Amino acid sequence: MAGMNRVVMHIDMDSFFAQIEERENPEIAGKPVIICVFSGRGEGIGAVSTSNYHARNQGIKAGMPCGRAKKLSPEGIYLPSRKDFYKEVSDQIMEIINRYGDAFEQVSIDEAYLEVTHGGGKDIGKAENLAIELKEEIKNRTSLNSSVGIGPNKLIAKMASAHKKPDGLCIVRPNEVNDFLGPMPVKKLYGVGKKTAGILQEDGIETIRDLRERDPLWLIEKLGKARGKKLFDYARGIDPSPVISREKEQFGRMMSFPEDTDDSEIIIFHILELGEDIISKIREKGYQFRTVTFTGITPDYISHTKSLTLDHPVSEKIDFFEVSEKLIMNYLSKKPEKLRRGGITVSNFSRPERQSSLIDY
Ligand code: DCP
Ligand code: CA
Repeated sequence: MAGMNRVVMHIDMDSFFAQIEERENPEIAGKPVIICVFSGRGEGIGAVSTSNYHARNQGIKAGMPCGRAKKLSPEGIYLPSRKDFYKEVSDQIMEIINRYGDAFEQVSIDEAYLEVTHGGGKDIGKAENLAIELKEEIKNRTSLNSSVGIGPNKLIAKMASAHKKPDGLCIVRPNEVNDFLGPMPVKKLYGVGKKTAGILQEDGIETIRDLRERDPLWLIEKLGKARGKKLFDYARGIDPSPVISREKEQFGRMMSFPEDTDDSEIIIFHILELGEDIISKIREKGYQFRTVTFTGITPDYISHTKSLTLDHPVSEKIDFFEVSEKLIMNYLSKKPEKLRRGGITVSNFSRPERQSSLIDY
């Protein structure tokens, strides 16, 4: 692949959780919308997860205590985060995105990279049409806006998607990379956090262009070898990292029950059926597992999970069935409420040592 021109796309949903809530509650459109996560320690002690652009214009930022947000925007609409619901929307979006590239790498609940080098025919014009189509399909099927960046690598694609938010499409051709990066404040460079930005600014580095003019040895001395080298490359728009689909660290399946139910027999029946499939996959891979997690989701999308970890790794269906049944009974005795959806996840994998069987003797 050396020397080949790549075309990489980065897709990032706009104010994701807030946009979903706006879609679900049309009457709040046009108002500041703030999504809060409550710690569970005390009522009302929460932090801002995200907010829509109206709220951001009032100075509200992710991570801020909700109390402070309320002072900045007393008229704002404050909603509790419904992570499992957002995850479902995310799964739907990722499935759409996945079909548009040669390789697909999801990096967070609302962001993914696509390698479109072949699909786009190494041609940025074709990639642009692909991005327009992709944005439209997401919009038509979910009513949500996304922003897309296209560039010769992941670094540039990621910075491009942020550049024209919201509902943006930003294309940076290889010969435009230096002009695209140059005037940006150094803190906007991927990999430069607050601390690094502070160190650089102390030495008069304000823009990415300023950073580019520094000697690599100076950067290594200031930031350490790994980071110094990386930022030397990033400042020049160099990033050879491939788009790769991640290895799964857990296998899980979710389903909607035929109707909302708190009947343990029905729930166990469906979950064990889901489990059949998971266990076959795990056995195919030659894995053993120690942990099983049950997730129950109520009709209003509140989710609870319960896990059980065994002392020894196992791989038999019967072990899985036993653990799952125990988990579900236990769950329902603590939370006797109807469930709309349920899921089961198996994790904590190991590979067994080759065991001598009787046949070896
Ligand atoms: N998120 C969170 N806490 C954070 C950051 C993010 O809970 N500190 C959640 C809420 C976001 C989602 O992850 O909606 C995606 O994060 P982004 O950083 O992509 O932020 P947004 O999608 O909300 O906004 P933007 O339009 O800037 O991408
Ligand atoms: Ca986003």
